[in-house]
Amino acid sequence: MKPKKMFKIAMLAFIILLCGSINHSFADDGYDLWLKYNKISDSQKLSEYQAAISSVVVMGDSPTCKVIKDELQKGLSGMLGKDISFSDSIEKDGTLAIYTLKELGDEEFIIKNLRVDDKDCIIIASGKDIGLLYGTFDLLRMMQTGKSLDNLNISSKPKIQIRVLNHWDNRNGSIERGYAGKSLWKWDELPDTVDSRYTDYARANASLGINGSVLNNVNSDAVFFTTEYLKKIAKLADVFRPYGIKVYLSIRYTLPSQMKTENGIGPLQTADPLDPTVIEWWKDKAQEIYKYIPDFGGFLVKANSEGQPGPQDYDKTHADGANLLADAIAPYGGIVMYRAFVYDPDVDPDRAKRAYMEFMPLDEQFKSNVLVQAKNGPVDFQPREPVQPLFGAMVHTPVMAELQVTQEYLGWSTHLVYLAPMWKEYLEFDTYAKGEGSTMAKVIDGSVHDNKLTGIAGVSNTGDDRNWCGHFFAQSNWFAYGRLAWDHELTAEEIAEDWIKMSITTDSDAINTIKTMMMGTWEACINYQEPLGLHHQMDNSHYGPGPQISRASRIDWTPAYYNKADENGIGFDRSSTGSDFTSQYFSPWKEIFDNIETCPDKYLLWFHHVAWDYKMKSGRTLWDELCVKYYEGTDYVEQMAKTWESMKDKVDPEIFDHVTAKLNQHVIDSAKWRDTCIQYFQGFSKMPIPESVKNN
Ligand code: GCW
Repeated sequence: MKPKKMFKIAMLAFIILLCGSINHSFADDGYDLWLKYNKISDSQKLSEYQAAISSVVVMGDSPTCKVIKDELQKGLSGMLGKDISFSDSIEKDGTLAIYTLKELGDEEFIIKNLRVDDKDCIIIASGKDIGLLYGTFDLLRMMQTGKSLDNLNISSKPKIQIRVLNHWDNRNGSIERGYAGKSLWKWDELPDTVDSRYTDYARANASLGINGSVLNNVNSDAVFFTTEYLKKIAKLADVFRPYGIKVYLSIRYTLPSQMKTENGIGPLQTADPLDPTVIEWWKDKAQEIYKYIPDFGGFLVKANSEGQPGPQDYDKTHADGANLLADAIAPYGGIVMYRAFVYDPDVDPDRAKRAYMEFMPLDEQFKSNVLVQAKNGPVDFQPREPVQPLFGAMVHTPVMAELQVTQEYLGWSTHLVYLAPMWKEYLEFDTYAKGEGSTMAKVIDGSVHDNKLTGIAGVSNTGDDRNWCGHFFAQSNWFAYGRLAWDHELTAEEIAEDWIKMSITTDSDAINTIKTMMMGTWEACINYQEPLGLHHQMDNSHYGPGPQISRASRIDWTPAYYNKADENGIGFDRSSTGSDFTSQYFSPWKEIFDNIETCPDKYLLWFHHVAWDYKMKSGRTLWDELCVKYYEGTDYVEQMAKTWESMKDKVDPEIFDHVTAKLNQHVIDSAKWRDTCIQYFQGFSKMPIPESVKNN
């Protein structure tokens, strides 16, 4: 071949290579979550930040300090576009100095501008290294979101102590209610092979302040308690430790009757919590667990719920059940999170009432290292429910909130639903437990009843999909859960804004457009699925509509049980003339919910059976209002798809295409929800769909 031709071919190959690499580096597959650390595009900001931080001093050499250095290396060099020098002492202006200060709490941190040794510095200080890591992530986030680094005077500490993710992950890698691939935990590879993704998982959580992971499904498998698995779990704990994340396990109540401890106790004839051999078994198992995982967090318990075994199988109470476990791990500082998700039909015909009725009488009986973990609503993570009345009512026992980050009932990882507005509605609900201002948030953070132990859990939406959460926007829910767990006073708007800036764009018009779009998604989902207080109207998959379903192995698993639609009207009468669930609330809610005239529209069909022609506050009949709501929901989704289309040039092309495809399906699904439900209920109301909504 002639040299000239060879040169041409080589050039062509080079150009193709270059294009390939440009394309590749531009496309965002979502793996980096909100920790992308793209170079600051605003040149003024960039030089401001470059002047503020040109050198870093991290005082300490613990594994957590090493993580801090790595994160700063990544974050600062990425955002500032230049290498950062690390040194041992403060030598010049523009030093970021990070050190422990014993006056501060373990997780608490401060960030300030300070002159140290005659040099202009930014300092991050905390009582412990983990607080330094939290402070580091806070500073990096400020830069990612374009905040000023002048006059810094930040002081932050978590309002809630235990901030965990609950993974409903099974031994075989499947995830109950998981919509983002298989489990992150590769049990067959552990302990020998340690996937680097475990570190990225820990980093992401630490960046939000999440400090615990319950690794396995609450519908638990005994295998996790074998010595073989404890060694695997210990490896995960080793990876998570520098990031401040403790591991926890969901127990199965019958473990003592299923297996031997390392010292050869068991399997026993019983798992009765008051039986001395059972007590011995748990003590021995606890000792074994802590031998492998010295900072093991504790147990999560689903007992006597949905077929899981529990203390009631031995005629013992949930308090007996919890205290057995609490005693076994108390010497090591472990805690028990005992779920109130129980709904035994023998307790009451109304499922919503059952948890309260079972747990309230036990309030004074739990050991001090037990928390009762209750879902936000009394039924089950529906798009909207009123608050579970146990919050505020239990005084002596700390009640921790279980929120669902994975969208079991909110369109899986196909529908775009930003959940922070929902969580804020719950957190801000005033229980009136101790008069005005006793919000659910303040119950959880211990300030209403002065509880010493406090916690919050989020049922995780992570899996091994490349982008972690299935839907790119579902990352915002993981993000929002962590941020609210740290500080429940943050608003849903500011969390959305941070997430967009860190994950999508710093273009201010695009930020506003996307934020506004996200903020309305939850209400839209309620509207096209279950407006005006309807709940549990989904089919058996929990994805599509199923209002007509009236048969199942349990009546309280059927939509018909909840909608009670008939010729007279629709809705579940839980007022004092119905199931009297309303009486579980404190005044004034008890009275407000009880009266059809004062009950807020958003809960109307939750608390009342309402006539089709009932005159709503809007002046419309209930039937018309219901139709209006369904159409409002679907209109929103259609509009959202258009809004997203207008973002085409503002967002990464891979993310754009991915979200567009999801939205196309979202539009189809929401219309199906609307049409199925309206058509089914129309069979009872016998009223026409108002022309005004159809023609809109
Ligand atoms: O809502 C139900 C879910 C189950 C889940 C259960 C629970 C883990 O459909 O999949 O089981 O709640 O929270 O225990």
